[in-house]
Amino acid sequence: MNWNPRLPASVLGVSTSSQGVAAVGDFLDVFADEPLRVSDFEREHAGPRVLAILAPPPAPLIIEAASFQIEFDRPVYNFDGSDLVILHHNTQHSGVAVSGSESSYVATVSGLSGYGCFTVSVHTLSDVADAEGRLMLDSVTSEQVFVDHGPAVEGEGEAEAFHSADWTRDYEIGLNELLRMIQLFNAGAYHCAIPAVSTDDGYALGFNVARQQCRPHSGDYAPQNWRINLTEMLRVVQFYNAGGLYACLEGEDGFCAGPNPSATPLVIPR
Ligand SMILES: [Ca+2]
Ligand SMILES: [Ca+2]
Repeated sequence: MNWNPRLPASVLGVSTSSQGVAAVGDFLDVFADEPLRVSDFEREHAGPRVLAILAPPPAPLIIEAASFQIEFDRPVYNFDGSDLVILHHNTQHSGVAVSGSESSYVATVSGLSGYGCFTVSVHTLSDVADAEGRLMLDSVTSEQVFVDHGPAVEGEGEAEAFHSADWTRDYEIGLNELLRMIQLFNAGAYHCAIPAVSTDDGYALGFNVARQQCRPHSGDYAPQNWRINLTEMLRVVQFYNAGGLYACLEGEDGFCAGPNPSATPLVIPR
C-alpha cells in the first residue's frame, strides 16, 4: 500500500520495530483506483528468516560430510555456501555445497575432520533476500553435530598421544581423573557421550550399544568391550601412582607409566 496520511492531524500514533510499522489514524491509499480510506494501518517490513535447520542424526560419528535441511519462512534468492556460518569446536571442514530452491535448501558440509562438534546457521549480514529485496532478518542455529576423527591413529604400531583418562592432557592422572576411572569401573559399562564435550572425558556411564561409534576409552583395552574391568582400572591407578604416563609402543595399552622422558608436557586446554 502506498499510503499518505489524509491530514497530518489525523495521525494519532505511529510505532515501528524491526518487524514492521503500525500506525493509528486516518489514511488514504493514494495509488488505489478508488481512494481507499483506512483507519488503522499495519505493514511488515521484516526480511526473511530461517525457521529451522535440521542436523543429521547423531550416528555414525566418523563422518566425512553432514547435510542440513534449511527452511526459510518464504522463498529467498542468493542463498549459497558463503552465507552459512559454520562454528567449529575442534573440528574443521573443507567444502560446502548448497542445493534447493524457494524456501527449502540442503547444505552439505564436507571434508570434516577433527574431534569435536560444530553448528550451522545462516549469516544475517548476507545477500540472501526475498522477492521484494528484503535482506535476511534472523536465523536459528542447528543442533551440534559431533565428529570423531580423533588425533589418534588406529593403525598398527601407532600410539594415541593422550590417554582418555588424562582428559586434561597434561600426561598425568589427577585425582579427579582417577576417580572418574573408578566411576567407569563401578558403572560396569560406558558409551560415547553425545555431544562429546558434554562430559570431561567424552564418555557417559552405562551400557548403550547405539552409542559406541566413537573411539573407545584408551583404558578399555584388555579386552576392548565398552566395559572397564578391574585390571583396566588398576592400570590407571598405576599411572596415578607413577606420577605420569606417556605414549609408548612397548606398553601393553600403548602407554608407559611415569613422567615422559622425552617431551616437555603439552598443556592443551579443553
Ligand atoms: Ca591429567
Ligand atoms: Ca574392557
